[in-house]
Amino acid sequence: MNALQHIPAVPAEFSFDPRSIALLVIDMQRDFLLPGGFGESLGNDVDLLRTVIDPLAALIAAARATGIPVIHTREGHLPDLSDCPPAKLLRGNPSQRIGDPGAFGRILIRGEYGHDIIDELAPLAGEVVIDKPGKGAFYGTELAEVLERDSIRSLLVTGVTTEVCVHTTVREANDRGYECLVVSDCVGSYFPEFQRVGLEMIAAQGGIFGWVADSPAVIGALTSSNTPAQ
Ligand code: TIU
Repeated sequence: MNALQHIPAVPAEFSFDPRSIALLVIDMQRDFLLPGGFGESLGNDVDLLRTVIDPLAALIAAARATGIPVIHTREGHLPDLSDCPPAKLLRGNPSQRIGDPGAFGRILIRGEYGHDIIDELAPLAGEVVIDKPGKGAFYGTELAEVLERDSIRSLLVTGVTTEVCVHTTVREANDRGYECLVVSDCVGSYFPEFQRVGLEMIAAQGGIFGWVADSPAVIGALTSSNTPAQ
C-alpha cells in the first residue's frame, strides 16, 4: 500500500507519502538560542526563539515514533574560516564576529560548544547532521545526496530563524522540486513581525514555495499514518 496522508494546511491540504517524507530541523544551535551566544550578540532577544523548543521536541518525538527520518542542520564554519566569505564574516557587531571568542567557544565554529545543537533537541545516534556554511541547507552541503539516497520528496521544515535559514532552505528545496510544509509553531524569529510575514510569504500566491500548518495538525497526521519501519 502506498496511501497518501493529508495535513490540513494553508493555502491547501498538504498530501505526502509517509515513506518519502523527512523532518528537517534547522540550526537549533546554542549560539542562536542561548543567552550570550551569537544571536544575542547581534542584538536579538533569544527568548523569542526558545518558544520553539517544546513544540519541536514533541514533533521530533512523533517523527521518531513513526519512523520518519529526522535531519538536523548546523550553521557554522571551519576553524580557519576558509569557508566563510568576507561578505559574511564582516557583517554584524564588530566586537562579536564569527570565529571570535564567545560565551560558548568561538562563535559559529564547528566543534565548539555553542555551535552544537541544544540539549533538548540533541540528535540521536544515526540521525543525519548536516553542517552548512550558508543560510540555506543545500548550499555547500551533502543534503541533496542524502535526500536522493533516501528517496525523500517532501520535507517538514522547522528550526530557526524563520526569515533567514528556514526561508533560504525552503526556497532552495522548492527550486529542487521538494514539497515543503513549514511548521508554524516550530519555526522562530527574533522579530515577531518577520515571523508573521515570513509564514505568510510561504503560503501566499497559492503556496508560492510551500505550505504552512501547526504542529498539532502535523502530529495528528503522522500518528494516524502507518509508516513502514524501513
Ligand atoms: N540559522 C539562521 O537563521 N542564521 C542566522 O544568522 N539567522 C539570523 O536570523 N540571524
